[in-house]
Amino acid sequence: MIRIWGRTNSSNVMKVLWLLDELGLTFERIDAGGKFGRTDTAEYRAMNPPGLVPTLEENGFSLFESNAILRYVCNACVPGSSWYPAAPRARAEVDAWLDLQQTALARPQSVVFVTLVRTPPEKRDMQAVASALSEAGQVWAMLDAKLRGRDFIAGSAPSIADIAFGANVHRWFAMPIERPDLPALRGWYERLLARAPYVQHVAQPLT
Ligand SMILES: N[C@@H](CCC(=O)N[C@@H](CS)C(=O)NCC(=O)O)C(=O)O
Repeated sequence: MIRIWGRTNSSNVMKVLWLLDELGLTFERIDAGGKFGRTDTAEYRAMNPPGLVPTLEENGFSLFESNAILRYVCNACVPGSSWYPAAPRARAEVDAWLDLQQTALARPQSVVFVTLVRTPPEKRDMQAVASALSEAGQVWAMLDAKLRGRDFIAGSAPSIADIAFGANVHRWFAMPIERPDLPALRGWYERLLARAPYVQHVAQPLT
C-alpha cells in the first residue's frame, strides 16, 4: 500500500493527497514535518535527503519531491491517462507547467503565505511580502493567460499540472492580499472547488 509522510497543511503534501483521492487509491498517511518532526532521522533522510515533506513509500520504494511523486503515481497507477498524458507533446506541456510551479511560483508564494499566515505581525517582513507578491502575481498572470478558453491547464481534462498549481491557488485567493484581476484564473479555481477531493485536501482554512 502507498504510504505518504507529511502534515496535511503542507501545500506539497496536499498535491499528493488530492491526486490519490482523485484516482480512488487507498493509502495511509503519517504526520511528519513542522510540529510533528520525524524528518531529521537517518531513516527519513534516506528516503528524502532534504528532510522535507512529502515522501511516498511503497513496498520498499521511496520517493521525494511532490511533482515527481505526482508523475510516479500516474505512471504506476493510471499510465497514459489524461492526468499525465502519454503523447510526447501533451506530456511535455504538463511537464513544463509542473516545472514552472516549482521554479517560479513555489518560493514567492511561500514567502507571502508563511509571512501572512504563520508569522506574528510584529515579525513580518512586509517588504519581502511586497516583492514576493509581485513575483507570484506574474506567474498567476501567466496561468490566467494559459487558461483563457480552456477548462484546465492542458485542455478539457484536469492533469497533474492543475494539481501542482491548484494546491497553491486556494491560498492565493484566501490570503488577505491585493490581487490582480485574473478572471480565467478565478474561473479555473471555481472549477476546482467543484471537486470533492480538492475541497477535502486543499480548500480548507489556512493554517
Ligand atoms: N520541492 C519540494 C519542496 C518540499 C517542501 O518545501 N516542503 C515543505 C512543506 S510545503 C517542508 O517540508 N517544510 C518543512 C517541514 O514541514 O518540516 C517538493 O515539492 O516536495
